Amino acid sequence: MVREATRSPYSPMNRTVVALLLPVVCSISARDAAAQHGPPDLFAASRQARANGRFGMLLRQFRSDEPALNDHHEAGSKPAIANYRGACDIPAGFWVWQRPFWFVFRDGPGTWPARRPFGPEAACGPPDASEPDTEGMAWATKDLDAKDEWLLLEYAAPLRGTSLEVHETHNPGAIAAVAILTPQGDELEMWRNRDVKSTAEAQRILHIDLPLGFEFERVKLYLASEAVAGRNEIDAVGLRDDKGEIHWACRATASSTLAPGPEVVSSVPAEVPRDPLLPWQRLRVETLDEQSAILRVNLSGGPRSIYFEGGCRMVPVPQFGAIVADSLRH
Ligand SMILES: [Ca+2]
Repeated sequence: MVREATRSPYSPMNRTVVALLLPVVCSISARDAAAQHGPPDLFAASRQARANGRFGMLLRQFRSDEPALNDHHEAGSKPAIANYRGACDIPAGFWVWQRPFWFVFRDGPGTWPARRPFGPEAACGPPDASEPDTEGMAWATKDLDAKDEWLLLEYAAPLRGTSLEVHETHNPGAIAAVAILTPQGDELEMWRNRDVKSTAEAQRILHIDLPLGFEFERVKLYLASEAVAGRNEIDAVGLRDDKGEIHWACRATASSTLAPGPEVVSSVPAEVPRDPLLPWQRLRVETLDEQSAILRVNLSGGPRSIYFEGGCRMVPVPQFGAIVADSLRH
């Protein structure tokens, strides 16, 4: 079954981000290393289109004919359009021409993936959510039981995936189908659950064996959220390769999210000045649009999140560890 990856357009944003960088999950060097093994390189066009990591989170890819363009052409950010030379429902994003495909990326120069509680980005990286997930460390849909929910995950490099492990941390059971995106940008269904229903567990790890022989860098999960009452949260999606190694997604987008604000921010994170003499530091933060926001503090025991409601206030932050603050200005 072939579907096309779609996504709602996001609004342009103008916000300042305060941050110390958490370890960067995406690794260009890993992608390059993978590319050196086992020709042919089916994802050569995708890798070249990403231009050494300046573009990421591929939303759409379609074959076209652009005789007037060089092999690589960066056409900038474009709004969503209904049709371009026969390709339909193209989401907003950065257009990159890498012969013979157009690639439309969510992330491009001057943007940075947001880190919001309950955002699809919370499904990136290894599992870190507790049950109940009061800190928003797992992706949650906007509504409890809406139809047509999906989660699109991008990994740091193309893999020969043999199985998935989906960490369902709240109201498990809603995953109805798994698809991969081929090197040509087509969607190919790998697994389907025709009997979606609630399970007796509070949370679970769903293991899904994948047909062998496919190489891919993006996976799309479809949820039948309407068939499993309550919000169906996903904390992480591990992809096991043909060497038995597990990989975690580095970027994600979704049909909807409980998270406030857009999926990307427009500023490169900067360091937060700290007072080395204080065990706690009071950081003046101001949310945009009176929305709630989150501070992520990377402690020795792992990341923790600190919530506060919209407005401007002083927030105590442990002195040790890194701070990542999204949707804030200071
Ligand atoms: Ca549901």
